[in-house]
Amino acid sequence: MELLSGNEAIAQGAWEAGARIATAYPGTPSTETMEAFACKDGVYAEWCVNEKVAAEVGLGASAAGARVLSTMKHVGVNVAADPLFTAAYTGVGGGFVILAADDPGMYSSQNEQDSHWYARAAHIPMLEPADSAEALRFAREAYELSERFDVPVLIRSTVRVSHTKTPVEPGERTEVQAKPYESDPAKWVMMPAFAKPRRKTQLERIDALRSWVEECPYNEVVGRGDDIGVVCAGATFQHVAEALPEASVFKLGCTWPLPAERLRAFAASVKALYVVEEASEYLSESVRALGIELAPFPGEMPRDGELSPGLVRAAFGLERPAHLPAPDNVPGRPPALCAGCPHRLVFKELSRMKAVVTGDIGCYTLGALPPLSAMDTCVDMGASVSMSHGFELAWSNVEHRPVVGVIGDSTFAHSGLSALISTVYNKGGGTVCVLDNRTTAMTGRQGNPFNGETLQKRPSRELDLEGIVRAVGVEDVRTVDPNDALATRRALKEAVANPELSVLVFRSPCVLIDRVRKPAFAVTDACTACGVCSTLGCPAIAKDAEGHALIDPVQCIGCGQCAQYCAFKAIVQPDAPSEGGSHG
Ligand SMILES: Cc1ncc(C[n+]2csc(CCOP(=O)(O)OP(=O)(O)O)c2C)c(N)n1
Repeated sequence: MELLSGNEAIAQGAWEAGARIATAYPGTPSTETMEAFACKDGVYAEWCVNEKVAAEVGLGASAAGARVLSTMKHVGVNVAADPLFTAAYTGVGGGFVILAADDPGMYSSQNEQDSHWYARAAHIPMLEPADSAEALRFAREAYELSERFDVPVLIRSTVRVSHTKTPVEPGERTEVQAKPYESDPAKWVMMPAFAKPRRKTQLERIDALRSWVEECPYNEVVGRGDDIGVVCAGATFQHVAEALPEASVFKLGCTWPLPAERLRAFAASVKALYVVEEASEYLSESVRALGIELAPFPGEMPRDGELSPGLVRAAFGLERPAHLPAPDNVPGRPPALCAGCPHRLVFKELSRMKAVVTGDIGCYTLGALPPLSAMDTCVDMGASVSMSHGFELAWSNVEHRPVVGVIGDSTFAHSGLSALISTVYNKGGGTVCVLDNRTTAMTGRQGNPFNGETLQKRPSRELDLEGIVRAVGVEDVRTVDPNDALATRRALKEAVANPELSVLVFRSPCVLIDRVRKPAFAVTDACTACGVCSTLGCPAIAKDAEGHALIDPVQCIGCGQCAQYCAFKAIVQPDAPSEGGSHG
């Protein structure tokens, strides 16, 4: 028996099933699945530049006969949706399992969309574990399902299942022979002449899956009386089991297709039927569409955010378990760029120049928060580059503030590059800043093409970012050290003055890569309490009761960014000559 997170258990299940190839683009809460799989014996795993590529590499390996795992977060499924919908026509060669990890409550995401809808829209069966033991079992058995019905299989988890460690019984790996490959254009070449018959194959498969799901061993009824019946799946099953120990529960392990007959029978066996779910009304709408009536909740069921046993109890009009009240003197801790983060001064300077900043997704999105407050938009990966072009188009005939797109290196590889090519093609202007911190920091420092570090540490090459940008036709390309305030200010000023498209590559490694610390800075009596250093939003800088700056020597890593903004030279390193006593 071992304690594994849902993510680790999925990796284990796929490995036990003989999966040999795995592809992914990182994204919370899915990331650790691929990291766990990559460490196992006899497997090949890679980070791809984005989820569409990951799904396509996976489909290729499946077509060639291997069992394959691809993983992504829920918004990654949007990016992969194009190949997925058609993979549901082609079917598979070797079993192909795709993890879609959802984030109800948006702990680390830009939306809380529900991946169930993809399973239903693309007609791809979806399995939904409620704990790590099920995650392992479902992942292991999903390969047989995939090969039996000739279809990719989605596994949906949510952050609670992905990240909670629960007991599992790991097993042995079954070595599976790759399926022999034979050219079969009618199955794999989805031009209309071949896709039309495959659509019919898909419809037959949907009917077959609907019959299978009535017997599916992953759906179970936990009967506890006939007053209240609850239909639920995944993590919400755990909340329901804890909140409503008297209720009968229909626990769905397969959430597409749904077992219509079994659900009807369950509904008939209870006096009042409810559906408890997070993120959307997929299950309740689907159950109602079967002609099953649902009872209204006596209390209020939240329509957004993650559920908990307490929220489920409240929805059923039951008392919630008492919580210890939080003391009211706990200071707020808004997320902030790390002390020494190389992204900080770029946002400080963008805020000084009052630029309109189209942002993107990564650690640098924190540049939107006070005190930097230097981001106007952030929608999806890559959108900084395309949205800045949109702003420039709309304002082409009016005086306007400088428009600057800001994007990280991993995000640039994911989808920023194609947006840049489109801007160049359409003769767009504006400035794009690529914040190259040599890693995919936001999701835990994964490798990407611009730092050349592969998932399994194989020899690779580090792509030349500036060379690529020049090659697609941008002439004004500069490399800047973002820890140098003056160089950053000057480069931004010159770039926005250029009516042509310019790209600034701000290159300095994330401080968490090597964790190099220099002696901490300290504040001397020369501090006038002007407050400028605190506008950098560095978590190592605080203020005393009179407003003088204080530097926390534990958090300060000695980057010296703040000292460059102190007009009074009151921020010094202890061994440098100081002008007076210290404020701390
Ligand atoms: C479509 C999609 N896939 C994955 C993610 C998860 N994610 C958010 S930001 C990010 C990459 C951040 O890396 P980078 O652009 O290099 O910026 P950094 O965090 O290093 O500053 C990832 C993978 C996402 N939000 N959307």
